Amino acid sequence: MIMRRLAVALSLSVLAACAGSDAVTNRLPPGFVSDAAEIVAATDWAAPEEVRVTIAGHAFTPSDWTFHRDRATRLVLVNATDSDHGLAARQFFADIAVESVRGGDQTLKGPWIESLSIPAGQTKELWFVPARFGAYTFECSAIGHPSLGERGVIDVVR
Ligand SMILES: [Cu+2]
Repeated sequence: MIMRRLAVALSLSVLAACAGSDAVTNRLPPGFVSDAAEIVAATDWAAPEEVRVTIAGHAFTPSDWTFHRDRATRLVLVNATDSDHGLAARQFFADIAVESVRGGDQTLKGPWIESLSIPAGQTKELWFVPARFGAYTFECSAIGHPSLGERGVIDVVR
């Protein structure tokens, strides 16, 4: 059973490794928050709580992110490098309601996201509401980057 779970986890991470684009969807992925659209609609987006992260030197800085459940949140990811990076955080993505992904002159509407890209030199913003309490890990979706240190943890608290 553990081996089977490991196999599933490995195949998911291989899929995430090809994330060269943003996968925002309005089709509920298995295990994701099913009422994400209702949560987004019921949220005031005038002044979201902001967490700002820089990607440089094969690290996310900071690498320890804290969000507050049920609060409008704006995660700003600044790619200060000349290569592409991505945010792989499947379990975290499953537990949030996405208002939009903004950046690169476009706004993609949620309410669900499966992968997020941050192209070289660009800034991406994820506007979302954490819908469940939890502790999660995230890493860069570019092959080889997590082992260089591009990883971190997320806590969703009261
Ligand atoms: Cu990376």
